[in-house]
Amino acid sequence: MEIDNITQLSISVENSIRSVKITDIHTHLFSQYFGELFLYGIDELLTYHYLIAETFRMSDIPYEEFWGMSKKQQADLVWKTLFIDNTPISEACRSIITIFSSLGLDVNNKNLDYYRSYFESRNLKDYINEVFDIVGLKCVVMTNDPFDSNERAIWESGYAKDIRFKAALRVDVLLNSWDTACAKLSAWGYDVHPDLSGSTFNEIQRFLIHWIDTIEALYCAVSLPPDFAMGDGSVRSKIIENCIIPVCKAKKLPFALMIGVTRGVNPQLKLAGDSLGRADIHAIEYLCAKYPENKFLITMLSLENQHELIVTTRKFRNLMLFGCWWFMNNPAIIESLTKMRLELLGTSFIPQHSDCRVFEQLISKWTHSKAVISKVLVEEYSSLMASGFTLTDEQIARDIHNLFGGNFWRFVGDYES
Ligand code: RAT
Ligand code: ZN
Repeated sequence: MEIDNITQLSISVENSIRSVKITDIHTHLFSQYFGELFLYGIDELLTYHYLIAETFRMSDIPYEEFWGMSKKQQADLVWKTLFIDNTPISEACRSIITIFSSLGLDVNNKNLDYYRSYFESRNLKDYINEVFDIVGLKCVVMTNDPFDSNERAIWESGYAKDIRFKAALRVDVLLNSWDTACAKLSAWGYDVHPDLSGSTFNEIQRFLIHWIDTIEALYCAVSLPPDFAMGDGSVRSKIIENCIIPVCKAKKLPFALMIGVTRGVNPQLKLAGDSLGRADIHAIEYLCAKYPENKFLITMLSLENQHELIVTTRKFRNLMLFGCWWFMNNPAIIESLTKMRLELLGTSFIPQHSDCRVFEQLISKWTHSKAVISKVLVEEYSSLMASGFTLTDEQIARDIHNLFGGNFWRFVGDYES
């Protein structure tokens, strides 16, 4: 139906965003069949590393004392520090309130046991279905690391598939800690050598193919530091060019590069201690130009990289920009990035992924992102309408379908979805 005015436009965009089935292309979630790796409930939510970092800023607790506490005690401290003694105004705090509100809980109850008993009372299967419905999720992509012994054990025995949880092969250990990877590969029977000699590249390829097939990976992925470079003679760049690139090409899988993380700037914070830095975009130009038959998914962590990344994306059809990653995932930044991306790329990108680690974060991360993306789309469409262009509900639904999943599935080569 044709849209006549701004009110109709807002309704049309909101309706499409409400009904679109989302593919969440990067998360750290696991299905319930992964047992303890499936994280959910209030204590997991409150001990999310984003909230732990904020708690240390507002509490004097010594690091060792915090890490010596049980998860429940840590959650109590986070709750008291961030939600009682202070106002939960940060994005990570507000997310908790959004989750309570979406699940129909009283957001003003200060007693943590009230929330605990709610989560404990839920039947897991029904609960998972309900959260998928609230968010409008088709599926999520996990982060699957064969070097992680807990996860590996599940894939090797007792894996049961939930088709809503797709796999992605994470290769950080291989590319960022070659000594560790080499020792493990060797122990698993691969003929690899620390200096990359002999059959090392072939054996790494064999390892990659084995795991891509085992987990049915949709793509391979790595997170990289700000000084990531190609053609610099590093072990990492050699493994990328001699192993990852040929395997991804043969298996027709994209390689996802997540660039800009500086791990452990404050090791006392453990998982919460990672930071970021500006990276060099030339490594991406190099890969896209040299390997036109390979596909690359890309996201970057530093605000300073965002504009040049959009421009680089314009230059290469084998490059797909995705998400507002980690420190970019807050409304002010999502708004400006989405606007800039729409203006430079049209709808040919993937505006968001959630990066959830705890199941219910799907609710808050997607609720917040949808609200911002919806606002930006209305602004951009209304500029088009102001020039006399006629828009229809169908066009808007098509665009939103592409942004929230269609572009990803087309890029990975699955036209059916
Ligand atoms: O977002 C996060 O939770 C980070 O700790 C990282 O896991 C990051 O998203 C990554 O995938 O490396
Ligand atoms: Zn992540």
